[in-house]
Amino acid sequence: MYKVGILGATGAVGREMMKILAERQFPISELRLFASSRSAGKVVEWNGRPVMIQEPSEENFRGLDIVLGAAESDIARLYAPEVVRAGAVFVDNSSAYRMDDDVPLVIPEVNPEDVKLHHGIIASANCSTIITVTAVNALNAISPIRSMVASTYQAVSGAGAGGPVELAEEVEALRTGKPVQPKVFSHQIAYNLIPQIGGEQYEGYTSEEMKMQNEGRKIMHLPDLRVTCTCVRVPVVRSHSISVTLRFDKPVSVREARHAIAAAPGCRLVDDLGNHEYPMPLDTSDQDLVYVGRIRPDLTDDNGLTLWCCGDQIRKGAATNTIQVAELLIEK
Ligand code: 2RA
Repeated sequence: MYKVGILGATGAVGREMMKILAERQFPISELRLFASSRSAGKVVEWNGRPVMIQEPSEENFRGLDIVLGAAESDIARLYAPEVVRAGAVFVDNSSAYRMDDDVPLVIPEVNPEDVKLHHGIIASANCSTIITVTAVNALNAISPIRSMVASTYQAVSGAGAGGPVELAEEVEALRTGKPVQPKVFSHQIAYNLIPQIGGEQYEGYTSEEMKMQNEGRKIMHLPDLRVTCTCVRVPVVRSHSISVTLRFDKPVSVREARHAIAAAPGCRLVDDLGNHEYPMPLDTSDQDLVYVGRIRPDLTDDNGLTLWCCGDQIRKGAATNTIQVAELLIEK
């Protein structure tokens, strides 16, 4: 049995982690929840037991085996050294350490062995990257992927618990003729699309868009992979969707790709256009599989394939993936 902490326990991902730890029967002898001073002292129920929220500190981390990071990257950076000094392994969902050379970046279905390379910190990847790479890695095994063009359709809950509240309030304001006042997003999201997630990072690409290339390269061990990505916030409550066009070293047929996806861990093939069956965010929410469909030839390149995938970004794209990494850690 293990002593486990959650840093950022009161946020959307932290709350989901509590639920998934219980659901997966993670072998826990003690759960400690850490959040800011605003929440410290409050008692929440976990698995039928009361757990008091504490402020994070090296002293409060002492005795834990694993701390799951569900906080933003500035908080992760602040407390990771204390977690490690206290003797626990920090399995972090934030972007703080993902690209550090001595920190493995892991999707358990893709690069489980990398967990062994850790020095106290293991990172879980970005939500859209996890969903996309879980889907395309199976095809990379048929023929190495050279490049990828991706467009994401990211749900409002990816921006935290305030995202769905803002969408609902805007829909209500518009219905009743009241003014819309965006706070979480930079523009009205109701009945709109916002083609910016993150700040500008490189040549007009946002930080969220560059994660797809940089994290994808590290996880799939494809250092020369080239990715062009456009990330778009859409008025969907939960589950991110991604349109992907892949170019391989050699041609991969639709039939081969369908077989590979159907057999791939963490994926479900949902691909029957004639019967209107394809992945949709309403169907992928509150579960852990990445649904993949619309697999078809890329009409611009003989070595290309196009597909569509959806997954629950709070579960597989964040909380579940982080907990799966912790499970690997105790297994290995
Ligand atoms: C989102 N949380 O905004 C993600 C960003 N990685 O959807």
